[in-house]
Amino acid sequence: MLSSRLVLISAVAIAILATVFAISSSFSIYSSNITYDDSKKSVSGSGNNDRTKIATINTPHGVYQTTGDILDPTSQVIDDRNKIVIDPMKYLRTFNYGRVSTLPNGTILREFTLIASDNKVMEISPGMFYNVWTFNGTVPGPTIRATEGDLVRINFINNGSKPHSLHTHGIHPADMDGSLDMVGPHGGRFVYEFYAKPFGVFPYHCHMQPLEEHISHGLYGVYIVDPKKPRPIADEMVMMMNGYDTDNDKENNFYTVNGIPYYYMHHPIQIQKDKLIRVYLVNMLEFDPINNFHLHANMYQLYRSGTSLTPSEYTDMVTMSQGERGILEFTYNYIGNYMFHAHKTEFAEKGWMGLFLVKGKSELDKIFDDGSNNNFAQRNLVTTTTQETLPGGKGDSGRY
Ligand SMILES: [Cu+2]
Repeated sequence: MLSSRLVLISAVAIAILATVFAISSSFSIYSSNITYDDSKKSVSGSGNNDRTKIATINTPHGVYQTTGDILDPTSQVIDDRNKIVIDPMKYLRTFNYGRVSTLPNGTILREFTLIASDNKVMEISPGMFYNVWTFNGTVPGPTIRATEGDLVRINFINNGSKPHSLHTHGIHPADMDGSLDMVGPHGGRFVYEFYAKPFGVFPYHCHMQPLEEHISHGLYGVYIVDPKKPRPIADEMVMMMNGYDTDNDKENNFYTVNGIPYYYMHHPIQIQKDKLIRVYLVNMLEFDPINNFHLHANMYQLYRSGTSLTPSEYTDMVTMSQGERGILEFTYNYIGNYMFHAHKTEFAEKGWMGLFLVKGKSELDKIFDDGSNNNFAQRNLVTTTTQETLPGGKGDSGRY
């Protein structure tokens, strides 16, 4: 056990060193343009007094900032969470069911608000700040969820400086497709309305031109449609595969699942031995033609696009192009740490790597009882009740 941990720690250390080397190598191209400002402590937060130097890097493609050090973003004080692109642990098991009402004909109406923004510089990897374009302030945007046959109404507000739109995959009329009609900047609004069909897992994203710019900066999220007869009870989670091109050369410098490179290596996802795990997996990676998901020491049932209740494959490896997605179901029968990562090793070593920490039920109950990990409790809450967790159109400060 000790030796396997040492191997694991060594692998993480090597990967981090490789990333630091890659970053420092890319800096050297523009090294004559790097300036340091000791006065900008507030950028990295008062809770981290050792992060005193902010490097401002002028590239031919724009300006970005980095402290150059390696810290865990979630170690920052709460006020600074608005500087971090997402809290991956919170995103993992958060499903937004909208404001729910019943129409006179008995149809369930679910109303959501999505607010686009394109002017934020946020921390996308420890010490790396980047101009993210966001839905409701995060990359990825919030996961929205409905049941087949519900009427979905999305109040879309564009608070950005460029035209944006909301294109949701699924079946709907042409004028609800969000691909040809832009929503104007600085407060433009549009209400997208369609019936949730078919059941499955889908991406939503901005569809304005140039598309690769709007997507690579972060304007996407996950949309889940449950079948009318629900899938079996499981510990459910959502995983969005993405990347960041921080030096604007149309190649990604960082790869992630759920927004922050290596996050789940430092914060393993705790799951219960013998419990069914269900992952809603979506690939929105720009620039690279493929991405994939490999699970260690186990196999999963793969439901491609989530549009069938019969699995399409039993495997430990799925490859997806941009926009592809699926549902993965598996159970771990042995406790311990298990990796999951892109089997494109370049992506894995630039951040797309994580761990499941499998524990016995009694051990997990103990953890949850003392409040130190409420992930299961949170998940049960949002899946058994309908909640409004998106902001009601008052600016984009309401994350999730
Ligand atoms: Cu856009």
